[in-house]
Amino acid sequence: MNARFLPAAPAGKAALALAAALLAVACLLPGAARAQALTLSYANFPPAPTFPCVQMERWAQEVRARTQGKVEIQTYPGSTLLGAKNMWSGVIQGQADIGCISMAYQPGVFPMMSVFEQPLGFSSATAASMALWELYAARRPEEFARVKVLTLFASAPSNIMCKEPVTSLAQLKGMELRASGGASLALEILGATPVSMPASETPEALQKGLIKGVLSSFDWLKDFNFAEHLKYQTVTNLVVYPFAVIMNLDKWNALPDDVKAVFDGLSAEQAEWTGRYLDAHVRESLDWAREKHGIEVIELPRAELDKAEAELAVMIDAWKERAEAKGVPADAVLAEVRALRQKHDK
Ligand code: DTR
Repeated sequence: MNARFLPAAPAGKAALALAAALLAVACLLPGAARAQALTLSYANFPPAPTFPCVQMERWAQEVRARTQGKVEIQTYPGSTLLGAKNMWSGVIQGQADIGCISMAYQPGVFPMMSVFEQPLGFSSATAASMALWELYAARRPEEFARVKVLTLFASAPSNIMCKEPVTSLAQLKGMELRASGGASLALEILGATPVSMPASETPEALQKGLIKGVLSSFDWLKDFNFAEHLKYQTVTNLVVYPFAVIMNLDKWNALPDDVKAVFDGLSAEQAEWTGRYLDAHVRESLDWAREKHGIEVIELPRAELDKAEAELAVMIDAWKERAEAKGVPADAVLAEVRALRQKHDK
């Protein structure tokens, strides 16, 4: 062995031991922290920039902050864990701990809360979201008994975004437009040909020419870049779409009480936050679409809007019948939702 290295050997050993010790500490510490943090998966179906995913990230961040890092939320936007149609069953079965569902995509499953898919005249996502949460909190309907409901929110009112200008109801006749749930029914009553599919499948349907346009809120102009192809926006302010954020019941039951309290404390606040975010984002999307793509916004004459409202009234009667058949006190629920709308829809 080269004598020059002899004195260095003990120091080298010590350095090596120190490095090993440091590495062990470095590996152990995050490991220990990770072992303590409870990680929950949260699945969502539409792409990350859309409002259901924006609210998901906000909720995850609030949970991290309010539990001081005790709970970590792993988010899966864009159907990477569960898609629109298997979200409900997937969360019940535990494929994801938490999931975001659009109630309109599961017809018949929510006899009471589908009242929010009816044409009740909500003019903002904020009012509809707050009313949705308050109705749920007051009635705790049986239809959600298999999950824990973490929050609820609604889309903004729906409008027609189309390749062609729609300036009268008569023009809707036979026009293929994408919608879902109550919104599809509304289109059918107004004479259009609804093509039902989840939001996440719509860009492809449009690309393939299966539809001429969509009935949804104006956030789609920017978030799906529909303003590029759908230049004509007809303001109809039709139905909103109700959403629910649900949690697997076993996972919920296993949570420590302080974490449960954080989740419960966020429910109403998150509903309102999401509504406010979306209402602002709809305005921003419209401005962006006007500037960037020169879209045209068409206002229907008052007489046309009144005619649509009168025709759509049958939806409410049909909902009442379906709800009552499932044991829902439909008249009382409707009266409550209308009172909540008046309270919030200023
Ligand atoms: N139009 C409804 C609800 C909705 C509004 N914006 C988004 C964005 C992403 C998913 C759904 C929605 C719908 O088509 O489901």
